[in-house]
Amino acid sequence: DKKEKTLAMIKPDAVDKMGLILDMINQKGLLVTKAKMVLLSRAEAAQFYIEHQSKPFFNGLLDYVTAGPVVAMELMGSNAIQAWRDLIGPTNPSDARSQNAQSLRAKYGTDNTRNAAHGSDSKESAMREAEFFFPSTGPARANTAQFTNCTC
Ligand code: YYY
Ligand code: MG
Repeated sequence: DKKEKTLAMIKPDAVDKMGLILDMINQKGLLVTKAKMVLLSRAEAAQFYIEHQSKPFFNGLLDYVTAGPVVAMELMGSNAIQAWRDLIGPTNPSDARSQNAQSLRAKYGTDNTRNAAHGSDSKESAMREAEFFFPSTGPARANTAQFTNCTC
């Protein structure tokens, strides 16, 4: 039951549900420790999703996540990685809807690609993905406001 961090990304067609999504995050007991809205370039999206570069859906995925701004958040809480994965639900929104109609993908997802949200799947990916959006060093750091009211 240890405190953990994860990286959440709200994908373009769910950004207008951000208020409702924050309610779900609060309800789950997760804390939003960093947040930013950003329009990813195709190269940035490809870097973020590098593990999927050889998959048949890669180009369609890049089309989707670069179609408008995304909201990236670092979430902290007890078992945050699994807690956020549970909250978003299965990759395919149809599966999500038959499993638990309350998950984020069940409510706001459309199909296997347009599935509303991303969540890190391990500690290693959480660290890499948090560093991608919220670099701890380098020029991007200068533009990043730091949340200080927590021990993270
Ligand atoms: O971790 P998760 O997002 O639930 O699924 P992944 O299997 O890691 O795939 C990442 C991402 O790729 C998924 O959220 C949508 C997209 N995708 C797709 O477009 N088509 C598929 N058949 C599978 C995944
Ligand atoms: Mg994944």
